[in-house]
Amino acid sequence: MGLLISKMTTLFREWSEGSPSRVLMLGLDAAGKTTCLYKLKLNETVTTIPTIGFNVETVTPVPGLSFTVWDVGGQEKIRALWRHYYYGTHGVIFVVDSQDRARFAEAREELFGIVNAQEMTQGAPVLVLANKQDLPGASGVTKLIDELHLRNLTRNPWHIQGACATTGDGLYEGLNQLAKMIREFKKSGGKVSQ
Ligand SMILES: Nc1nc2c(ncn2[C@@H]2O[C@H](COP(=O)(O)OP(=O)(O)OP(=O)(O)O)[C@@H](O)[C@H]2O)c(=O)[nH]1
Ligand SMILES: [Mg+2]
Repeated sequence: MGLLISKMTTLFREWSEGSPSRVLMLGLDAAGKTTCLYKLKLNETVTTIPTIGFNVETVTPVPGLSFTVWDVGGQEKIRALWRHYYYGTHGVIFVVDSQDRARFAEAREELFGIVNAQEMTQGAPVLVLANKQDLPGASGVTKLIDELHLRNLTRNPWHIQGACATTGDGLYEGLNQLAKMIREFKKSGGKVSQ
């Protein structure tokens, strides 16, 4: 018991250190980004409309751990603006509609475009949220690792998490993994793009 409390105190202290991490949430239109953001922020399933521009919220998934999450609209015309949000990014959440097989290739191209962009922090950790796992025929994480060519993401630490933004399943687990990767990234001297 004493050991557990001491471990949790250490974890809490590590997470509390420093300012909030800037996390950019991207993905194709209708992947579920805004639904994720407000589930995390308000624990409510909000009715969304396609995002024109961005939403930004500070979320605190566990006490002491704080992320400023930028949720940028994913419609094709808006994607040209994504790069303006890349500077200062500590981590990326890339949301995928796991049922939308027809657009896996498009999602993959966008993901690699983000991590390889000149304006993006080199080696920034990436959390792929395999969203909409509740829908029939949704691809699981193993399939998505293949479809999105995640093993080719060699310069960035990455993690893929199955999720359902409408119920919140998987969101906290995913964010915890992202928090761990960002902590490691910062510890190992990773510098964000300015
Ligand atoms: N069944 C199901 N539907 C979801 C899930 N997540 C989001 N949706 C629905 O998917 C639709 C699009 O969700 P949004 O959160 O608006 O998607 P977005 O990625 O923000 O889209 P843009 O703002 O256009 O980039 C909405 O009707 C959501 O209710 C999920 O996990 N399961
Ligand atoms: Mg949106």
